[in-house]
Amino acid sequence: MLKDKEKFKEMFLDRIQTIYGVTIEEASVTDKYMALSSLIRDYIYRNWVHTHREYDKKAERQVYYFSVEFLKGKPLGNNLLNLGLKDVCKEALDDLGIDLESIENIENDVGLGNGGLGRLGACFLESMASLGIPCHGCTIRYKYGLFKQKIIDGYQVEVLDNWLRNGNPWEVRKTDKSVEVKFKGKVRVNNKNGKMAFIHEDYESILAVPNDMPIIGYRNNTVNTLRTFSAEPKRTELDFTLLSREEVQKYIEYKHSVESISEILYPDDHNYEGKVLRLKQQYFLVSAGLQTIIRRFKKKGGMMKNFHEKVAIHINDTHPTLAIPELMRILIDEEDIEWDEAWYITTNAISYTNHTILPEALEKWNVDMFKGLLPRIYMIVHEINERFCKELWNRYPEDWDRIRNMAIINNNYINMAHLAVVGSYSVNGVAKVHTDILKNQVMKNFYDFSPYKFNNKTNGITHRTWLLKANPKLSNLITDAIGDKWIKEPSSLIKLTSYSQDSSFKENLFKVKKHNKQILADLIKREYNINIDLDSIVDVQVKRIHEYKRQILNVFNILNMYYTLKDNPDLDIPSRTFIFGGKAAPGYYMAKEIIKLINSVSYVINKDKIIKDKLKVIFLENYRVSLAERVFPASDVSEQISTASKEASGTGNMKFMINGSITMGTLDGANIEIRDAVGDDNFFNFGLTVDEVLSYYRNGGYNSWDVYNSDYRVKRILDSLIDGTLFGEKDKFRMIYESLLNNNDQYFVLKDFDDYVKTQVKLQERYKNKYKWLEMCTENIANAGKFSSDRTVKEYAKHIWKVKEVQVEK
Ligand code: NTF
Repeated sequence: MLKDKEKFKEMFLDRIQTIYGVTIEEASVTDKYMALSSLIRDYIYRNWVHTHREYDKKAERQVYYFSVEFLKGKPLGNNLLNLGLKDVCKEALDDLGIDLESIENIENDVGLGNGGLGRLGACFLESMASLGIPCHGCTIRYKYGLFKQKIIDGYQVEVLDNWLRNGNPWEVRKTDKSVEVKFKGKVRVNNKNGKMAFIHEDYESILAVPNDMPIIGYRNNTVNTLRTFSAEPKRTELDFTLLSREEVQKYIEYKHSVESISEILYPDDHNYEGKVLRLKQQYFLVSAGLQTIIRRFKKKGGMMKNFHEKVAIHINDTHPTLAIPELMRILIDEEDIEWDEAWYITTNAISYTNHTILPEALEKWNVDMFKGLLPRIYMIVHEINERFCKELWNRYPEDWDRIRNMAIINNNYINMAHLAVVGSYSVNGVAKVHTDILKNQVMKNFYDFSPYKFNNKTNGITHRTWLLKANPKLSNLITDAIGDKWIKEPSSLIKLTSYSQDSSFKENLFKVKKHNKQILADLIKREYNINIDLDSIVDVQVKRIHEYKRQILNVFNILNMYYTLKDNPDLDIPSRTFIFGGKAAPGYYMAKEIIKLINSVSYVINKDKIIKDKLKVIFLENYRVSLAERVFPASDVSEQISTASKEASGTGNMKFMINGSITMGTLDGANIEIRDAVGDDNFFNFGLTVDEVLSYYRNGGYNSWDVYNSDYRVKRILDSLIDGTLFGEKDKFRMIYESLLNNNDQYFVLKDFDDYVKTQVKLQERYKNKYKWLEMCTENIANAGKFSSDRTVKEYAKHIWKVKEVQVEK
């Protein structure tokens, strides 16, 4: 019904009046947003229920994708687009004098994630719904998502992200499907007819309440589900008059401690309480998720011995690894299945993706803390470890070093990556080079022990969000040229290759880019009062702030350009706009210093008249999905400059590429595959390779003072961090200075500086040739199809999960 404009108007007006009790004139933008979103939600309800019925009927196996993060962004626009309602909705609202964009703007980002890992989860969900892959996302319904970033005096300040402030019109609360999750207490071992039984007693009980959000496929009647759990006290309605003061006090403390579990994404874990809370969250998610899966499985007549044949549990990084011992617990303690069979079921149900090799991100839990919080789960992990070590001993007799190195429990810590590898049937990395590093370095012993488990699945992004939605003008241009098949089959973007020599296509591409730059420039003018030259090269680095991602290297090139221009203001170079965006982890001081550095450089350069506006530097506050959708379409250059070996894949690189930006990148993560796809001529590559970096690490690094002493540009830049000449204060960025010189430049910033600068100069020269540049843009778009998450999830479905697509008929 909503496909008809008049009907749309009628139903929208009706909803405003009946649900919100106001007339259209009185309704606030929030009322309109709530009315519109709930209207759409109800509209898809039938398909939602229908999809699940079809899956139960037709799907041989279904996937449950567990992730502590899903970074969805704003649902309304995506949902309208995928339903094919965007135009009718816009026209209907126009008739009523309402601007759809203003409604979309007031929607809060669903920011239940940090960065790449969480956004990958969101892209996967969209692709799976659009392909009809029977998949259910599982996560925590954090009351507060990732913090909002404010920049005050150049520094990051964190503000709570109260995304549920106005309620969430997309979710449906399923109180009747709540399950109980148990913490602490003790385990009594009973001997029941010669068989051991484990009874968990005196535990703290918590209710996990599911809330379901629809994940709508692109015009295919499919609606998958993202299930989020909130932690709530088991007894909510107490008659306080019947309780003593102590009992009331105790209840309040209990309620608070329960609710804290789903309060905030990544609580600060610099102290003991924070660590316990994170571990609680992880167990809460997997226990709640598995219990609801198993309950439904059994309700549909499933037998637990066949569980793994029907259900694929995927763990996104190690955070949900406790799914392994939790599934074992349910099978053994509740389903009365013997260890060996339970282990067989578990290790054939669970698969794991590794997303990082950074040692600080590899999770380890202190045994005593773990035991106290999860006594029964600890027993199971201990047993898994014992059995695994025995197996190792049989295979590598007396090789103590190897066994210690591979053990799940070692030195009073539980190594979650080891548990994840041992307890799953598939382990994948997220780009070719990353998987190779896992196999040959970080997890070499595991690869030698069980090579069949390891495989690569190069990441992808959903081109429907990042191109069709974010860049409508470019999408139209593409569709005019090659038809709209690319929306469902992104590999057909390759047809654009034949347009790389077509001057009218390229002229139009130029206009589209300029239009998108204008939109971003307006935003920057509004928010920061900075004017941007639309003819300048818009060069962007947006991602989490981290030393390995090397925002510092980018800043050093900018400072070098600045000094060069100051010495010679008439230098004939295209003007450049450098844009940064990204959040620093609240406890990561160095990252926060980097933000301050960028803002300080921005302050100095933007006001310097001598360089004649040839350079502008902007730090975008509070980088998030909805802002990213403005940034990628407007950019010319994509900065992907991590220290080779450190960035597992990267996915921003793919979002730039599909929007026709050219990568300035190291040969790291998926950059390597991007370069292979577009060819060396359409990619600016510089810097040390993975092998070179690893070889330096093996030999104790390099001497960064040598670069300082031999390259006057490096010396000048580094000195300016501490001598007061540029920032008016001595020792202002001493921390950065020290890390690069006295801490031996762990990330090879100075080592790669010269090559980076040279490659930037090359890029500038290339930009002067407009048609050559546009040819490069076209080649990048044409070859971006293989980086669609449609391709990625198809590979997971076929090779890891063994699930088939299900077409949901109307
Ligand atoms: C990130 N890992 C990696 O750092 C990125 O290179 C990669 O693109 C994304 O995962 C998605 O695979 C993480 O966020 C984490 F948590 F593993 F550190």
